[in-house]
Amino acid sequence: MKSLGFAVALLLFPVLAGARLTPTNIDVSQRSTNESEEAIAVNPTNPNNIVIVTNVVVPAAGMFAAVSFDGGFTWTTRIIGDNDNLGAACCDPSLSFDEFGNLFLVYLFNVGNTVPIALSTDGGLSFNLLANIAKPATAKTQTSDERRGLFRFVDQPTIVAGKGEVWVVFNGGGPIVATGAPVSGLGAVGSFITPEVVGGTNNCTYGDVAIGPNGQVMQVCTLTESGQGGGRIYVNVDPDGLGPAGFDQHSIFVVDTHVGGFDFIPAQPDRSVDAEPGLAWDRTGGPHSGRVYLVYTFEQKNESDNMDIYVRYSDDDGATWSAGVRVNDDSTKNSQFLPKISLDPTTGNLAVVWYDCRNDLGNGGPGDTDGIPNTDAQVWGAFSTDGGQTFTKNIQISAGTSNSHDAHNNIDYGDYSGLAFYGGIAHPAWSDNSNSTGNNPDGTLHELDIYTARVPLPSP
Ligand SMILES: [Ca+2]
Ligand SMILES: [Ca+2]
Ligand SMILES: [Ca+2]
Ligand SMILES: [Ca+2]
Repeated sequence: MKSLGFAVALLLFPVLAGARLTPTNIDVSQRSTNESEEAIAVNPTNPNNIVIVTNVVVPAAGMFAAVSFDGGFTWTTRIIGDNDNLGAACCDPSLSFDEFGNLFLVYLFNVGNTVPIALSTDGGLSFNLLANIAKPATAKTQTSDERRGLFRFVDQPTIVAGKGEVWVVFNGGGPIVATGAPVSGLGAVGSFITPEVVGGTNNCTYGDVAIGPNGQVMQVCTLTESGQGGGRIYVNVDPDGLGPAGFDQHSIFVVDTHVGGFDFIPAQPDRSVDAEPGLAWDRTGGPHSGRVYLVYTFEQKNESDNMDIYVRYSDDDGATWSAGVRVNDDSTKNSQFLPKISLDPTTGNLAVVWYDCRNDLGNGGPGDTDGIPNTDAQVWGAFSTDGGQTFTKNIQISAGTSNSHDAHNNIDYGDYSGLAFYGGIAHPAWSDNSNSTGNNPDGTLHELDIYTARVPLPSP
């Protein structure tokens, strides 16, 4: 009996170990139809206050919003931008809390050539419009509702706040447009500066923006030469933030990703993916203070669908960059895509999450829903505690396996995932139709809900 018990223990151990490593998943949205494209932020003045905003399909105007005051265990949900005080919202939310507890939200209207910026001073319970940023007069104009369209005439807005500044970047119908405003306290936001066209960024998009320790600002975007052929990542820096110097008009080339603006992979057969570059700048005063990190997707051989997640860093405000460090540690040739990076402002440690097809071998196993390899994704993540030089063993975060095409969302999981890392706990937000928690009212229709989990930095 002893030897039998030992054999049973051997059989069970990997299952139990795996179960222990996957954090408890929470279905935040629990609503009919598809939710995708997640923004998530943690309030540094109350880290139990976490806010998520995402795209919805129904109603015809609006976004899904969820607020937690218990660290992400329970959520209060509602629809915003459904012709309320935020107008008729289309999509593409981006969120950022600053050190005063201001929560900034940027998104797109269903119709329009402006990018709205909203502010919440009550932890995401309510928002008010703060500004409407106009695109440059020279850019194209949108005149009709093209809500589900892939190209818009202001597009891909991102907001980031901190260090007494708030900055927004978006594609203004050609070039990247940037603007910022000073912030001096809760609800104390100054006027946004005249929107600036960032030189050398025509047709560069899918960007991000970050604020450095001296108030300098960096934008990143990907210039996609063709749909699937390739994409070149560039950065530009404004050395004095809101000061008189503008963005350096010379873009700095970082890497060719082989990932186009609409690069189709089996796991995103309807929307495709872009390289989804993201920035995080260390302002902690810790050992790597001043280092700025860049996450992106890299396709090993162009059109191989073998996409991997890489991080590079720069210690000289983007002038030069380290070699890329591969974050995903699988040995498959399957796709990893839509990465997000977040820096814990209490430590300077990094978290990265992404969608990951490593377990879809097309063999009907736990990572496969359809018998076809590389079509099904889980969400995985990793941490770095040494300034981006190495990453931890990867952690499976989603308990279930999703198939985006089955959701009939037109845009699969969308263009991006969400992540906020604070106080040693990473809070990812992703689209999931596994119904692994049993809370999806459209589980049998395979529609997407918004999931999150609390993912602690593993103890060394
Ligand atoms: Ca490609
Ligand atoms: Ca891969
Ligand atoms: Ca499959
Ligand atoms: Ca849903």
